[in-house]
Amino acid sequence: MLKKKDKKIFKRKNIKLQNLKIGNLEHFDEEDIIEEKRAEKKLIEKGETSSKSFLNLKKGRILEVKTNHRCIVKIENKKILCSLSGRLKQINFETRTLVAPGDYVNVNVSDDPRIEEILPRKNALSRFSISDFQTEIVLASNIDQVVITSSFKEPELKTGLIDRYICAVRIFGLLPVICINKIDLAKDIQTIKAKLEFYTKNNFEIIYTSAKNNVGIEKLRNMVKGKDTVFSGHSGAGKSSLINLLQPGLDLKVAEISDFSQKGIHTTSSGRLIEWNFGGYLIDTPGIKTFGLHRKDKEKIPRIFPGFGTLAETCKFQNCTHIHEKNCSVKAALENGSLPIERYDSYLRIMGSL
Ligand SMILES: Nc1nc2c(ncn2[C@@H]2O[C@H](COP(=O)(O)OP(=O)(O)OP(=O)(O)O)[C@@H](O)[C@H]2O)c(=O)[nH]1
Ligand SMILES: [Mg+2]
Ligand SMILES: [Zn+2]
Repeated sequence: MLKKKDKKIFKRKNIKLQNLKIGNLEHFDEEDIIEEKRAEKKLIEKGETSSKSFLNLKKGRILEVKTNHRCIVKIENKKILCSLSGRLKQINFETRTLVAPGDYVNVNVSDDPRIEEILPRKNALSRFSISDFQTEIVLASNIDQVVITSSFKEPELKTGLIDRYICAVRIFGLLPVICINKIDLAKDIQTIKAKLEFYTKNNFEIIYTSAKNNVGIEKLRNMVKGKDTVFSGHSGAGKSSLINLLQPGLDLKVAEISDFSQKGIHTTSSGRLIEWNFGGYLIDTPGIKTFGLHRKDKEKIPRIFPGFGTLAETCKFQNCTHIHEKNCSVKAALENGSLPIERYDSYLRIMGSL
């Protein structure tokens, strides 16, 4: 065995390998890898390469997370079951949700594919677990938009609920889109539009649909095409009906995905990404109904409540809550009639509930 010092000299002099005994050769290899890593580290510090360039890494996207940190990852149009590298599992000890559907990852593609890196998330939809106090569970990540689905009737359209959803969606850094379904139950579309005038004025995108009469579906499809979308909204609004119209037979596809998982692999509590045949992903998350506002986000509401953003900029106090402060632009708008009282009421109800 060569001593460490000798090995250094040996390396420097670039002595040929054939002069070494097998045992030394093994040792040399190890040392070589360490050297390689050191060189690699220097390159990374200079920002010249990825940290894992010596592995056969391929970028992919997590579609679904199974138990034991096994994930279905889409890599170059194939769905591959991958596990997490040991190093990443250790990190998992501190942060519960290490991988989530939607995450972009670098996978070492081999006989036993392993996720070596998780790329930074653009955004994430999460909820807090009930059993484990204050543990944040990431349901899905890197999402483009949330379609807030509401029915005009059955159940009755409630703008207060839309406001809550908009606030929650914005807190997660996502784009809210409003979809009013069951317009077949209205006498005329003007009645509905009048109810939502405030949102239109404030540049919210609204789509009117009837899953029953196949109205507005093409428009909705164009809106979700090529994007990653979550459909949220209260039970019975018509989310499933709309999704089925957007891609008939998608339910079948859903079943195919679960077939892909072999015996004993169960889906964890987070969601999954389902690819539309016209491009983009539908993000299916079981926790979506419980995704809501958290007390810790209360201070953000005065600036993200629909229509309050620009007004809040001219309030005297930067952290104005628009409740008890003087020289408040929101209250001024309320007094001069440019802000409808029901908007302010909705705001107060949300603030009061947190
Ligand atoms: N009149 C009318 N009924 C509809 C329309 N869309 C859906 N429905 C009906 O509304 C009910 C609920 O629709 P779903 O698609 O199951 O609603 P959902 O939002 O998926 O509900 P959850 O899965 O419980 O969250 C069903 O009985 C549908 O047939 C529509 O455009 N007009
Ligand atoms: Mg449904
Ligand atoms: Zn104010």
